[in-house]
Amino acid sequence: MTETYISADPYPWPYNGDLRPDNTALIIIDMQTDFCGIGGYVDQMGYDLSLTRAPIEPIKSVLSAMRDKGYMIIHTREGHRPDLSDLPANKRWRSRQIGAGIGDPGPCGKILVRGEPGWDIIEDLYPIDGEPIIDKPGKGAFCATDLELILNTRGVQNIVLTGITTDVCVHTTMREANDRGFECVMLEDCCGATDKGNHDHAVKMIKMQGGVFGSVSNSAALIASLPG
Ligand code: C5J
Repeated sequence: MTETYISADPYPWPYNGDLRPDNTALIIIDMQTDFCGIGGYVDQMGYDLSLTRAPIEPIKSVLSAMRDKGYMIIHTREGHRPDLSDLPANKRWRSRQIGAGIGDPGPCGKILVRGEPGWDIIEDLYPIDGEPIIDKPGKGAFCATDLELILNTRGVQNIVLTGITTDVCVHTTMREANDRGFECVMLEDCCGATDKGNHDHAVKMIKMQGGVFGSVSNSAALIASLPG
């Protein structure tokens, strides 16, 4: 085996140098209008959209490079059934406290409800045929979904994590993946949070204990060394 590593912190990634298009997937988390578009959930809560829009261009570059080289691409969407039967009452209550009730009408349709305009993935990063979309009711992409089955069926060992938000859905998914034995890297510039401090701390947390959840890299480093 030819060993290939991406420059990353705190260790060159992946740990064993076994990086190939057929054992590595790119996961793009929740690049939905609700999280980065005007009138969506994050906008309705009053956060600065420039923070969650910042990763769009870096993700585009990574997506294009990994698509071209034949890597598996997986997209996720956070959202609930139109009848809200999978929306926990406490999640709805909390969202209403901040003025953006999940399931309530907003400028982009019902907030975080499947099939509504705000819930879908933004045009710039829209999946193409053959790229699985994981619809998840929670923050982590492994909870109540078939993501693990899909990854195992395709022989995926390594996961490149991108998307929004760094401290919530990306972090939860990275932790879930790591606990299942997947070797993960987060691309720092391909993620964004509703709060810059939270983004920075979420990145820092990955690097502790020798890379407690994996390693951290960026779009340029990945593209520069990506085999395929
Ligand atoms: C949040 C997400 N922040 N996609 N969802 O509620 O991170």
